[in-house]
Amino acid sequence: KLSEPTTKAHYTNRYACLRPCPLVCPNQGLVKQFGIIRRSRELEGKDTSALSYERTISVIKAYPHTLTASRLAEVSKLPGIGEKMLSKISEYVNYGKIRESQTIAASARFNSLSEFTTIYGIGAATARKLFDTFGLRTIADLEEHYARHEPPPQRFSDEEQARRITTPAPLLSIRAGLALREDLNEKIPRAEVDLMHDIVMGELEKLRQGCMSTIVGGYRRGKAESNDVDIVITHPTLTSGSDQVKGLGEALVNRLYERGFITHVMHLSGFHPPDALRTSHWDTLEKALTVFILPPDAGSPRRRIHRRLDLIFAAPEAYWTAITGWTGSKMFERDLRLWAKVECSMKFDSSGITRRRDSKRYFPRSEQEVFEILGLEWIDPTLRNA
Ligand code: DCP
Ligand code: MG
Repeated sequence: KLSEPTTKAHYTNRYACLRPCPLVCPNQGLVKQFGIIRRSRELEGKDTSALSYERTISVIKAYPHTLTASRLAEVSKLPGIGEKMLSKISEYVNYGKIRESQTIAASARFNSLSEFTTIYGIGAATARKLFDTFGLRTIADLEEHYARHEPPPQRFSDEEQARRITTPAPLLSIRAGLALREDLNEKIPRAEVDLMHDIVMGELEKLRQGCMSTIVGGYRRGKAESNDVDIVITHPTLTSGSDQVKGLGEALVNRLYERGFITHVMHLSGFHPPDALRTSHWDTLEKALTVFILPPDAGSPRRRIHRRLDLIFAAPEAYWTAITGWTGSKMFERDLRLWAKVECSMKFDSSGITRRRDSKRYFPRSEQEVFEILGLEWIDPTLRNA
């Protein structure tokens, strides 16, 4: 953990990767109201505006005091808080709510687009098209629409096909995604994340002894409930650049599928998924984004629920950067890459750290070393909720 409590130097820093940030902050109500505006901008394709709300939210989350009128002068000096944001913050401080957030939250369009994008494979642009061009409003409308038009199956270029993990598991179609929507929208409690991890690693052990793994994502940041389970996996003998990492991923996905733990896959390997929600800053690691279900007898809840499971496979030298890169939060990761580029002339992503001047590669042997190489103060994963 950080040895010192959060200081002004921390929360006024313009890089999210230098701002320790708890899961729940003193101004959670404001964060929620801004979150609605941010989401609306994202759904409308106004990405620049969405990002500036995301930055403001992140700065507020790191601010350790409850906002009051007397603090507005200090808040106005926080990084990235311009006049527009400040006026909304003061609206919140004075009235306990923001008018624009209320209007958006009550709008039919916002609610339809939000619902549509809960379905895997439907991003903001597709959601708008379904709303504007096809006049769809509800999930029932979508079901009817996709019963008639299933979009063509994902096509892969030759290069993609060569790199892709091959598996008999079916690709998750939009129709299947619609059918599983209620399951996939249910949050996963920590105990079930642990159980899923145990099962996956138990199966992996039978294929290859001595693998190492870390549960990353929101779970590692301390979230009580997650939307999916993200696991980074390596084995000490894997050689990068060969097909060994891919081979391990393929063997695991296929074993889990054969044994009934994986029902669908959505994306396999290191290239970009089309129209997925997370297309930016995709790393080159081997990945399998899947749908997982617990076996009937695994001490599972009353009802077995389909869960999203992301498996990330790395050679040993990329293990720690993969862990750092997949722990998040998204804002923390965005600024980690920016910090590396602007302040260190290095490139950071989950597959490694490269010095730009001479392309020297670094192979950190712990997460602490990742931070050291980038000249960053250590921040515990539970304080990376920027
Ligand atoms: N990540 C990233 N950039 C991407 C994709 C992922 O930086 N394009 C990182 C940040 C995320 C982490 O990987 O925090 C895991 O992604 P998730 O979408 O699973 O998000 P979380 O695990 O943080 O939350 P949850 O799964 O509960 O929604
Ligand atoms: Mg996650």
